[in-house]
Amino acid sequence: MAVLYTHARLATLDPALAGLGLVESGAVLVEDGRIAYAGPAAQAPDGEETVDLGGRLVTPGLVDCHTHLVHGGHRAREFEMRLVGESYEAIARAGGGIVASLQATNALDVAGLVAATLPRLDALLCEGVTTIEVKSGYGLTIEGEIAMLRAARALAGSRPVRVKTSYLAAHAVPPAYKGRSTAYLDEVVLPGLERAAREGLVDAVDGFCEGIAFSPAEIARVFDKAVSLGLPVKLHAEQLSHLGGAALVASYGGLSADHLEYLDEAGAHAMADAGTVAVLLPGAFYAIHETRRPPVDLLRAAGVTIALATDCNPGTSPLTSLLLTMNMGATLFGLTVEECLAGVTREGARALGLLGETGTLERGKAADMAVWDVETPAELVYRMGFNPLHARIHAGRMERRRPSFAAMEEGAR
Ligand code: DI6
Ligand code: FE
Repeated sequence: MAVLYTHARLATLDPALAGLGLVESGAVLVEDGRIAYAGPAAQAPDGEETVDLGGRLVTPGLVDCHTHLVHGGHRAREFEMRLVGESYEAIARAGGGIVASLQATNALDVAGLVAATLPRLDALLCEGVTTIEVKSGYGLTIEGEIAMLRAARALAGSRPVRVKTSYLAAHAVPPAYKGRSTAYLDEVVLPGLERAAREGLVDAVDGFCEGIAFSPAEIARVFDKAVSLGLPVKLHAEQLSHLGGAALVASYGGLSADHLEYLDEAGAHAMADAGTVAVLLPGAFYAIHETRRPPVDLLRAAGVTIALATDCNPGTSPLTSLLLTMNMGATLFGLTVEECLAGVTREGARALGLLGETGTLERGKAADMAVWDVETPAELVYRMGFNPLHARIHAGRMERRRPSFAAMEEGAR
């Protein structure tokens, strides 16, 4: 059935239009879950049904292109340690950090991981997210990584959301392989990738290239395996130090290099040449009290496109709000409103290799949209801790957000 959404102000993010691609008196025709028309209402074809959006703002459904949403437990204790001055690196070297989440994650089976993850997923969906990326990386055994990826895949069966998975066994060297990272790569990371790929669980391959994790040479071995399996790559790069990870992932034509606080000029140019997206993660910057900002001016000057994501993880970014992420991107990193909104829609989709499918309001794409009770797009970026979502549309299916307190009151009666 063809549904015409009328009386809408569109921020299409269509790259053919200037800025946010605003259409003041707009309409969107949705047919079979896809956008059949998005543009001025005056030229819109008729639908079999019409939904009046009351002049609200419509954006593409939001894309969270970097998350570790599937995990067990929490690391609130490390948060308290950072409050009294311990650094993330020092905590990690003392046995905290990523390996601290191993036990809590591996204690859960796939159903348990899904159950632990759904409240975090729901928080994202309530803010208009229609696509997420989810990484493994807290199993660090073949079975553990596979269970995380199965849980990530299962999320799409539990909620109306598109899920892309990334294999991140090269996240940390687990205690069982302490001081033996080569053996960990040979016995777990590489054979685990082969198996996960064979089982259809992997959409991309990620790594953590850092002094406390893996060297560029080690990451290159993982990427070579990814290439041999026909999988795209991406990388946590230059977050705590400059190791050249951004140039490395660009040399593989990678989808994205993520974090980038310590990115240099050569890395930025390599990314621009390869079309590798810069995924900035202000939640992690904020939570670990980082003071060095990613070089946004350098990215702009080099012509690197910028995406923004939550990096939702139990250690360095316990953040489940893309709205707050945008606010942090603007306030902490100096991004414009336009860069923030593009970063959680069009550029997030680009960072996942999904630009043909979602991320803008353009004919032929999936009908993924967010409908907002705001007057201007800037309101989505400027508020902190307020959610103006009116409705979310995923693949043409619309769900209205319930005003939460009213719903609670009703439930109490
Ligand atoms: N993303 C990551 O994967 C690492 N840092 C980051 O921002 C570590 C996450 C963790 O400490 O669990
Ligand atoms: Fe991360």
